[in-house]
Amino acid sequence: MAAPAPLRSEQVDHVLTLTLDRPEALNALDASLKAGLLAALRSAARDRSVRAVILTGAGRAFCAGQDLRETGLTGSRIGREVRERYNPLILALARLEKPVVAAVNGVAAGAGLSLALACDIRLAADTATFTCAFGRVGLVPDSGLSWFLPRIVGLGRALELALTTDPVDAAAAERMGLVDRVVPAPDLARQAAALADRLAAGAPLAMGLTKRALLAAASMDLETALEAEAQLQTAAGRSADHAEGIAAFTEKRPPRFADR
Ligand code: T3D
Repeated sequence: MAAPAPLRSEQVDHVLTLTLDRPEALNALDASLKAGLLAALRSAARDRSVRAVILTGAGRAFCAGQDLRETGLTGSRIGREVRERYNPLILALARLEKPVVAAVNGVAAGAGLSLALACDIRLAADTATFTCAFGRVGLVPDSGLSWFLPRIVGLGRALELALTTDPVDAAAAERMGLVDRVVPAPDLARQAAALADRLAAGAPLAMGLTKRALLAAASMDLETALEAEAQLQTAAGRSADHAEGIAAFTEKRPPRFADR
């Protein structure tokens, strides 16, 4: 009998939900799950019917990071794994020009935390916990954690989290801005879906360019960022969705964005 697929993919209207589905291993990332997630993100990028994505985990965990039972990932193989499997995943999330909501339903550890950080908005169950587990197994933060974490919580907090590897509960994560909102665990899926529905109703081109602008500006000087904004605004200003937004405002009705 074939092994069950480690990634579940379900689309309702314009929202695609990707569920890491290896609950027996706390959704740890093995080769098959990494490949499945990358393929699903690349397919979402091409599919115009997808306007928002939710990333979540099955069972009691969001994701426990690299599958530590996968053998052979030592020495130079680890560097290759990071370059060839993890980095493309993080770039696929960050470059996906559609909003991605992480619905963090339980523990997010190591590269599992990195995945959550590379999403655009993080909702967490009140039972979720977060840990930069890398140091516990003698490794350093990877999969974008060293880039995203200081930008999200500040350098001081990032250093504390990465060096101590202490777990942070959902309430503390919300206080430090590591997650945007904490909700009761039974409400997480519904609230993530409601948020994603709202994002999916936005103007797709403007959503994508907004994400591109903010991520790119994180490593630009002011003058470069201002010019980048002007270029992106030129593209957005030419779109049919912009014309629709203006028409809807003038006619005092909700806009109907049609993608482009
Ligand atoms: O390629 C490379 O190697 C480089 C990339 C590295 C990126 C990384 O992500 S490095 C960091 C890897 N992750 C970790 O170090 C986290 C390991 N897990 C834990 O520390 C704990 O499991 C948790 C804090 C996440 C949760 O603790 P707890 O007490 O709630 O659960 P548990 O009992 O430890 O785990 C439950 C099961 O899940 C258990 O299996 P069993 O004994 O019931 O059959 C456990 O072995 C399994 N599990 C948890 N994490 C992983 C895992 N199996 C494989 N890989 C895991 N990462």
